[in-house]
Amino acid sequence: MAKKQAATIKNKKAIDLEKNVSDATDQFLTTNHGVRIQDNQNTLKAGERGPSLLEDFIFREKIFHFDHERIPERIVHARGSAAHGYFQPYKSMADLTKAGFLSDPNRQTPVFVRFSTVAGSRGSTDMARDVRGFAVKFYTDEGIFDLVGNNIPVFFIQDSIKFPDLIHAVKPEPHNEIPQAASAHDTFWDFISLMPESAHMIMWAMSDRSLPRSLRMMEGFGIHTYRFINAKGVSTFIKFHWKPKLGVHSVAWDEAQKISGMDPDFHRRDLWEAIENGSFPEWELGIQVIPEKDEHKFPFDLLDPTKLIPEELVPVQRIGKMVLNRNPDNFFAETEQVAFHPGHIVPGLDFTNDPLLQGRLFSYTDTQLSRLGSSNFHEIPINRSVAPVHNNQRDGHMRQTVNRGTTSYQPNSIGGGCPYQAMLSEGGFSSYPEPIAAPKVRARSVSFSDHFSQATLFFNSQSKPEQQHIIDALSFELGKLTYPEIRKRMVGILTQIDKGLAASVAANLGIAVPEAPEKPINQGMPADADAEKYESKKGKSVIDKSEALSMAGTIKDTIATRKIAFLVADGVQATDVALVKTALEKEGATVELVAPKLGAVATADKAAQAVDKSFLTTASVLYDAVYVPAGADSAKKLAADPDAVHFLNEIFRHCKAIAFGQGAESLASQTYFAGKTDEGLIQGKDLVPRFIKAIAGHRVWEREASRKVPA
Ligand code: HDE
Repeated sequence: MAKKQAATIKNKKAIDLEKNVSDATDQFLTTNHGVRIQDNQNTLKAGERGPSLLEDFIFREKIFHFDHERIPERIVHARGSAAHGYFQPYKSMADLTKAGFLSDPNRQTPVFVRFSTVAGSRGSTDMARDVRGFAVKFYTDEGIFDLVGNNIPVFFIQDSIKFPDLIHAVKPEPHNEIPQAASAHDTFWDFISLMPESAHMIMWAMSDRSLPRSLRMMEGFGIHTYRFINAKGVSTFIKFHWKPKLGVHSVAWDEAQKISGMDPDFHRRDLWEAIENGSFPEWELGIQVIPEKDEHKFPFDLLDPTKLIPEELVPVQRIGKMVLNRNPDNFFAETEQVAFHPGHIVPGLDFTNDPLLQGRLFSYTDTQLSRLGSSNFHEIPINRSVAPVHNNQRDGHMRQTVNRGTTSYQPNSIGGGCPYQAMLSEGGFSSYPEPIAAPKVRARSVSFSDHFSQATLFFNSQSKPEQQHIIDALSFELGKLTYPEIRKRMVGILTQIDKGLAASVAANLGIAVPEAPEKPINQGMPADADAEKYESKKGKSVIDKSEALSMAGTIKDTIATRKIAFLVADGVQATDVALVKTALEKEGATVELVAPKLGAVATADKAAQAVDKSFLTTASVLYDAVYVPAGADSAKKLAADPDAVHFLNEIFRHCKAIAFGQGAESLASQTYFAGKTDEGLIQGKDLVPRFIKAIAGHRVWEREASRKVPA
């Protein structure tokens, strides 16, 4: 069924892209101007050993093109991976929005989704501690809609004028361009420690949310409050959510750092392989709906992007699903050249006055011009609308469209008045007529000044292991600083979030908890401002805890797409390998046999069992769980192999499931977890179902509290 849908979508979007596709199969090599090339090995020279000649147009064209192969990488979100798919609503949302792509449960709208990290360069590791971009391009029948969100529901700053400051602070420091793809450095925390409005976002960024196990296991959020507009012109406030079908899961920090070395393309490869294997990633689109009359009902401002609406106050309604079912054909043409813009919306949607969103609406067109180099970036195949495009915009660098006719202005009579404006009933876009009567000021509303209550709500909503991870992350990041005063100032901010959190971090940093945060706490205020008005306040959260903010209660009933290592050596029991492998694969997991060396191992009954990886070419951090199949001889050989023992210790340290087949238990005695028990350590009766349950449970995080082992 899924495969069939993939074919449908491919056809739909392919109609538009086909004329740009180049396939060299059975074709001659030519210049860009179609001349067949007879020698692509030698430049034209005056004699075999002589100087090259200027007239060599074949060489000149080839090198010219090569010299200009790179375009500027994105200033933020440079590192990304993307896929094609479709979106389909569950039912018509016509009571809330007139958007066509949300009105018909039988309509599939093609999408292109790009996931990204924010801080690192294009070649940086996937596994940096960072926010992930989650940008979705909907090719709707009424034009392009881009939902350009992140995997965290709030942001660092409240006003877009602070964005360059934030990004300058987090990027590698300007004097030595260090560190790459990391926030653990002086300039970032200097800025953050002076910007209490970042407190809530910092809690998320220091949580495991910034270390996703897979791009397929992340939530997505539109962050800003948007508007739905229905056919009657009624506006409703909306928050967008993406909920992954596989649950929300993360890796451990020690693991993340090791993955960065073992496989910096970890997320990119994982997404690519899942789609190639037909395990199509899926998300449900969720919305929180707030009637206009409730705009001021909450103790925070709906326009403030550092706040979320707890799901307990406004539940998330799931209104459709998105399936990613096709990898791009060409990374540059699609993933690199795709141009998102929060200002790409369609009738039925509109903006609010969130000051961060307002700034973004200006920024993204600008960025496309400097990155893609032309105001015609919308003509690049991946950016093209499937809805017809007709207007009087003309010419410019690399214009593709050949406009017919003599008129490129309006009104005109020569061209019959075409293209003509669409009335509302014909799908014309009109902005929501929000009444505004206000003085022109540079100021922020006092309704934005509670910077801490939701940071506290987030911390209080975490499980014990999640809280510990936040403490560890803050201790790591602040521990990397060279300015002690920034550490102190930052701990002062933490006291406003949670005293215990501040005390634990201070203890790890070897400093005292400051008696009070530095005053004036907010340096981010205008000159001549009334300091009181700008002081950060801690308001009261309506609820003390929100389950949806923790990953502890996420979906844990599937092992689909999980990667399991089987450690094998000579003497392994082939029947047990086959039995457990088949059982895991039946549940959608993938299994790789890892052995001391590549090739094959000899099984107990003297057959050859091919292996997939050796300890040299893989590592425990690239797997979700490990099984040591039955076979006393195999286990004995592995017990004598330090790489095998390290593999097991490390996978234990990262709290993953470990199972031993009959006769292989003896291997555990060589490890640091010898004699220990927990629900992730499995042997004996009902091994397979217990192992499956433990893998689906993702991690036994509680293990860390008492049993960290050297690895
Ligand atoms: Fe972006 N952001 N951003 N951003 N953003 C860009 O646009 C910007 C913000 C987000 O996969 C840039 O095409 C400003 C919030 C994603 O191609 C640039 C402000 C959120 C992506 C830009 C923000 C985002 C970008 C760089 C503050 C979450 C990657 C390249 C007002 C809701 C899209 C580009 C992709 C990319 C500007 C804040 C998400 C420079 C000025 C908040 C997912 O235009």
